[in-house]
Amino acid sequence: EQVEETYIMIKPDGVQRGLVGEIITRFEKKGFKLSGLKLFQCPQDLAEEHYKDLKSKPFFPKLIDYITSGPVVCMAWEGIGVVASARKLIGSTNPLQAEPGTIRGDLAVQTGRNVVHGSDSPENGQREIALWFKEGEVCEWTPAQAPWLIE
Ligand code: YYY
Ligand code: MG
Repeated sequence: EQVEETYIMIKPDGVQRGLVGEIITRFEKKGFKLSGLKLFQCPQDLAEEHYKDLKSKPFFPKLIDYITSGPVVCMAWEGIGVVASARKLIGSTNPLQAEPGTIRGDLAVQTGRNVVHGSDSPENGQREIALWFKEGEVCEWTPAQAPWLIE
């Protein structure tokens, strides 16, 4: 498996409910590398660009209102197979169908308040990181634990 990057975002409900530390901890403990992190009030046009593939859906206006309703935590995470693995840690889109042990399964009840976003492909990971972070906001570094995680 390959080293990839994914865009993970704690949505406004996750921030308002005080779940920022809990959510970050799950990715940290798994062994992925944090390469970008900021608290950010998302403007309307950025939310629309991020979710452009869903523009025709009936829930699109509500989704944009939700994402722009308060600050979000933007993160870039790197690691072997991180895109699919992060989606597993996050769980199904509908939190009532998400497995216990997943972020949505443990911490949320409704699709429209599902606390976290994760990119669905390595290509979208790259696209979304470029969309949400400016030049210089993503760091290249080597965690001290790297040799204890990867052979
Ligand atoms: O990738 P994921 O977040 O699990 O789901 P998507 O199908 O990409 O939808 C993005 C976002 O849209 C979802 O997290 C909540 C919202 N949404 C909704 O409000 N109602 C739906 N029926 C489907 C998705
Ligand atoms: Mg998605």
